[in-house]
Amino acid sequence: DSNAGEKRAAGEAAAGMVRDGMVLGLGTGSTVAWTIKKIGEMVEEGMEVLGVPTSYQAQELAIAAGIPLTSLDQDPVLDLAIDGADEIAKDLTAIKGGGAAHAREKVVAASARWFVIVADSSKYVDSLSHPVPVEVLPIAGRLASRRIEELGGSPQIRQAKMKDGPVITDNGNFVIDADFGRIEDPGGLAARLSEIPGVVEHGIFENVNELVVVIDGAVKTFRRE
Ligand code: DER
Repeated sequence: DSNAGEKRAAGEAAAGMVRDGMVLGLGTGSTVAWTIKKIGEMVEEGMEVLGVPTSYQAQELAIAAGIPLTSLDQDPVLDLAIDGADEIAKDLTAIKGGGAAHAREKVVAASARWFVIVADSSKYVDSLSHPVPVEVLPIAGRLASRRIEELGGSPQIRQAKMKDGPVITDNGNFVIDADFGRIEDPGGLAARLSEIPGVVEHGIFENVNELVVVIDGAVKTFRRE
């Protein structure tokens, strides 16, 4: 489908931002998978980089691509983190977590000097309205659901497809998909969600520096003013 072509074009374009010697944050999902693959080809041609994966999926892809791995303990400050998104608005506020990896993704993104999102055109919107993934301690599932309802959201504990019962994140937690409809004040909602006891991390990302997105078949980049 056209999205696959756009995902590949955006993902590979972002790989062009990688320079020899960089320590990278490697994101999760099918769009940034193209970035990881492209970086692997650059490594094969002699480029020297290190990567911190944001999930088991990213780790497996990076290993298969031949990208040497490191950790935030060994390399606490990254040069560049590249990741996908479920939705990103024109002001570069994003919703992430479709892959249930947003807790580690946010830590890696916050550890990087420059944070880039790669997306196909379907993700690029005027204002955010995608359900917000919220990673919660299993014990907090009901409490967080109630608090999300009090905030005007409609919570659903994310059920697994290839496993009975709920999705379990790489950190051993549940994910609640909180549908708030159109989100007028992402910053305010982010603060409210962070205050809920048992919430490990929500998927509202406000620190994106640059977006690489395909629009009408062309790769465009937007930087946060
Ligand atoms: O889970 C995430 O945040 C991923 O980046 C995800 O939202 C994007 O996945 P996709 O590139 O496969 O659409």
